[in-house]
Amino acid sequence: MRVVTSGSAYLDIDAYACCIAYAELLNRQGINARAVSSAPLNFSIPSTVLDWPSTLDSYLPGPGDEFVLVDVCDPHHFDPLVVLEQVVEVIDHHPGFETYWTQILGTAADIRPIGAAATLVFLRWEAAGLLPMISQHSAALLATAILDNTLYFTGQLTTSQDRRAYECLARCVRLAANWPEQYFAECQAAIESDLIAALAADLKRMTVTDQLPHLFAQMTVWDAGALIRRHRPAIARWLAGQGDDWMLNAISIRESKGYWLAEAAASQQKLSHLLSIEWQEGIAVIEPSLQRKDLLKLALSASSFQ
Ligand SMILES: [Mn+2]
Repeated sequence: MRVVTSGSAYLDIDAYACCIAYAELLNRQGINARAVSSAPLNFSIPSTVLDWPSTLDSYLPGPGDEFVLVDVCDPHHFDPLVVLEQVVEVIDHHPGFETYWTQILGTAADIRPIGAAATLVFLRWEAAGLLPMISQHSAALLATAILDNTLYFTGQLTTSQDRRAYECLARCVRLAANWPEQYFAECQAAIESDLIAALAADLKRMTVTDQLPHLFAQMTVWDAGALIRRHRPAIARWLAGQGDDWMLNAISIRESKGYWLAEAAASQQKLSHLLSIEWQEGIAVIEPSLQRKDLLKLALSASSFQ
């Protein structure tokens, strides 16, 4: 049995889509495979997507099982069901462990800087010549994962391959022209209806650098300006309860902007040190938006120059 799985903390739409669509491809190629995860799903998988006729598979461990990791490659963050010595393939777009995996797996380690791991799975279907056979739900999942992980093609890692994969998949599954808006608006509605859980689910403690606020919350929504206007007091109250040095990065797809919310002067100064930005009553507007990993890269290079 080939077990296609991902990270331990939570499953986002990219990991979820990759597990399901890659297990489907392996089965089409005559390899017995299952899409398996023991992690909770996060707010990037709204109910419309959950209602599509595709699910993760049940799994009972067997002695000869082999593992395929998708959208994750850090050995500290695998799903706990993974047996490290029995990993046979890695498909991912997170940097840091390329050499490690190439030494173990050779060409079976496919780790590349690209907007979405879903694009890499699309390329596998294409290379196998099986794209005409992909199920409607796998095509829709991969397309939606690409939208999400590339921030609707505004993210810094977005490549022409991500765009081509989306266009091809959206055509094959006849996604509505306004699907991007529908998708991000539905994620936003889910976040707003359970705001504290959403903040907690995507809050990271930035321990590797002191150039960023220690507590870094992030959310990707359709209209972050509106969300902040409606919920700022509750957001600030909850984050301040977690620590003094915090920020929220609210990525606004509709506006192609990011909103940074930080109320402590020290937190604002750390961010002003990385980018020339203007704070107005605790809010800085960033155009185009940046993801946490982009800011981390900035912060790490800033500290290496000190
Ligand atoms: Mn991803």
